[in-house]
Amino acid sequence: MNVEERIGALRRRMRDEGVPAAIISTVANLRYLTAFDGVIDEGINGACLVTDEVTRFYTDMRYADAAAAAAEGGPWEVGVQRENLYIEICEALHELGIESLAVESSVPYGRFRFISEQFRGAVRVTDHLVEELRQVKEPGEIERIAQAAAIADEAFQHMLGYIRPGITEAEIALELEFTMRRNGSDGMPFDPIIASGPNGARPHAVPGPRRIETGDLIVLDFGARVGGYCSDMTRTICVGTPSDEQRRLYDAVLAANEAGLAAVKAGAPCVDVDRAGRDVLEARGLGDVFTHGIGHGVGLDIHELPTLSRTSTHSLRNQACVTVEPGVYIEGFAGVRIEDLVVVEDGGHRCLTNSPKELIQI
Ligand SMILES: [Mn+2]
Repeated sequence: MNVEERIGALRRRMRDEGVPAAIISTVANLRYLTAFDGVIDEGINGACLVTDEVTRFYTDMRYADAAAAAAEGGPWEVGVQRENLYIEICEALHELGIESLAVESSVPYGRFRFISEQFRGAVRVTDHLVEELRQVKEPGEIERIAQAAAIADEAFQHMLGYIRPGITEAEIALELEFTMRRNGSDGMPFDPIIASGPNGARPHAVPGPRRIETGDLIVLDFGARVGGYCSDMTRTICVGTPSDEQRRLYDAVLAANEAGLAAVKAGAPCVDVDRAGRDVLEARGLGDVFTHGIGHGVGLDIHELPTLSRTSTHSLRNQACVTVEPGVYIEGFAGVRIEDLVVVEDGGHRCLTNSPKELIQI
């Protein structure tokens, strides 16, 4: 991890966009820029000030030592927050004679207004100043994402021996989470989705008391986290022998997943990946029940740039980590989703998710 290079890249972007000073407070961006991985209340007791000359990490006394250690030998100076972070940052900017300031578009409106009141100059919002940089992963970042993906693959294998008729979705979710954490996951990047039978028709179903029945399709969407980096995968399995309709849906989604993956290469517009998968489903009369984009970037956040959808304006960069996850959702019947996490490289991609993709019957 080269914090100095990341800050250099951020400064180049700031110059390109005419931003003389920026406050970065989103937790993942803060972590990316400083390597500090302590617990911070987002935007309340941790924020970075970056100008052409200043790289200052403001935090309160509780974190000051850890922040200084994380920044050791690096470009950051630690500014100890006395009262209000933003009053102190604005005072520093006034001393520097800086008259224009950018804050991230994700800051709450109340904070934006407060900063605007404190700062004697123009305050504007910027979109994705750091997120754009985070798309291209360093080898060490890819390694952590791959480790997280391997923990999820291993847990999936374990779950195949655990899931049986009569247990609930909530029990499956608990076992899955327990397995991943026991195998080295730092925590859950998101609550696992276990959606059985008709619950599968809701893409983000919450695991509940429904008991698994013979004949169910079960959608399992989950990930692990290693060193701050997430993984994300989905498999759909069948309890017993699939019906012709279940088989038809599964085969269509698998073909869409493979078509999407085949379109993943550096330089490809993200809309093309979505289109490749969507074409397959549309040709089988399932275009209307594929109700979301085909994928997203994964890194320090579970959902980050680039977005892979019909309206995406991004292109795939080499060393980006993205998911390909077509799905179909049939109200009152079932859902099928198959999601792989891949890294864009060598004119194509490498799968970090390595669980089997044929329809598994348990
Ligand atoms: Mn996903």
